[in-house]
Amino acid sequence: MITRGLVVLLGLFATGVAAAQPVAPCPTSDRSEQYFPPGSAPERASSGWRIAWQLWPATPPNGPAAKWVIAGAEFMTRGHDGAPRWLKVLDHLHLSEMYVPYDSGHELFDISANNFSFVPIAEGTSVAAAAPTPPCHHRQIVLEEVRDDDVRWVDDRRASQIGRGHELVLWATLDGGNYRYVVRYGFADDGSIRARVGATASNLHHRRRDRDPRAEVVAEDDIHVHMAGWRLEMHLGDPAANRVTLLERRACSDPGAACGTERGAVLERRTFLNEGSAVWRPERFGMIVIENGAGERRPGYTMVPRSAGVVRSARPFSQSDFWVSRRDPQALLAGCARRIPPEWVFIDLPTWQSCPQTLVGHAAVLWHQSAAYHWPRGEDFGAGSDHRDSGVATTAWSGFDLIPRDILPGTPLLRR
Ligand SMILES: [Cu+2]
Repeated sequence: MITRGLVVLLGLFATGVAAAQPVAPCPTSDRSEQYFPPGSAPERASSGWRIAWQLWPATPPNGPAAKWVIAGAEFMTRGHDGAPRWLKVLDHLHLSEMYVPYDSGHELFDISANNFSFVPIAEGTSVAAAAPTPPCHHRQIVLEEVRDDDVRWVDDRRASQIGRGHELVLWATLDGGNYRYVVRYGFADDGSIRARVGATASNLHHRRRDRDPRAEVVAEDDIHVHMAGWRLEMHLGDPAANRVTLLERRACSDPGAACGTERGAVLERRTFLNEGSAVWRPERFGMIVIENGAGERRPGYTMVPRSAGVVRSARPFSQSDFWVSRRDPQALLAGCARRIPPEWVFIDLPTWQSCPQTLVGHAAVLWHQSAAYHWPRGEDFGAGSDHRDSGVATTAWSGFDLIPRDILPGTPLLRR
């Protein structure tokens, strides 16, 4: 089952026209380094990434499930003088939870309630050769490749010249019982980071076909959500000096918006001075910005959700989409009698934050839920079959982007 799931999964990277090639071992382990344009020497590159990662085994206190942790990510760009400038962007990033509430009421917690591990790639697995550098694997578990990242921009001043980007992609696959979760991090040449998790493999139930296509309500036991709980720590110079702020576009027609009727909208800011949480409102383009420094151009990163929706269940952790907490929970014991749950457990956030502490002068942890709603379809099953073992559910993704703000000296890749 593992082998079949991975072969189908890896096939997603094939273009259908490119020749396949085996996945070669990476030259180093637990660390990736890439310069852009792909394959360029560090002294000639316009940008680059250095990434460290760790595989935490499925044992306490990490577990019960294994964790694949991005333990540090540094981005290199060049200043106006052409000299390389390195900035440590991330201290930590990992997938903390995979909550699967079924419409039937049944719930699964695939990370906090199971001792699942990451699975190795199958022997003989191949991927497309279309990538500009050969893909490789670390320990048969973490795959690394550099791939095209689409049109970065079109320059109206230069005969519609196109800037085409690339990104370094690291990904690994978590066992989820009948499911496999593809955890993927993209580090792009423009300084962006993309975190995604894709749910694939066998459905838990056989397919329940729509009983009446004219019915206004579909109540079937196989429909469910894959809600990912992410945990990240930004660095950006001095983590204790970072500020975490919710940004929302408020239309002036919206009651309570702080603007006059002559304007169309304003961008509202709410900085987290204390631990807390916030709801994502897509109608307000809700996003989180993490900024460092106090000047007019404060370097930072904006977290933009990439979800089809959000989960709201009876579980308190599902009532918010962004959570901000302190990195040093042990220090909070003084003066606060609350119980301190394990640091790494997403679902304990509401208990943890029942006694919110100041964030001023303290490094923060940012948590986020992303979700995909899985309404099983015929393509998840074998030909003419409704049996769960007859096919593989194609990957459903959710996640978030981290987009640099006032980090690069100008438009990436642009030469003028
Ligand atoms: Cu699913």
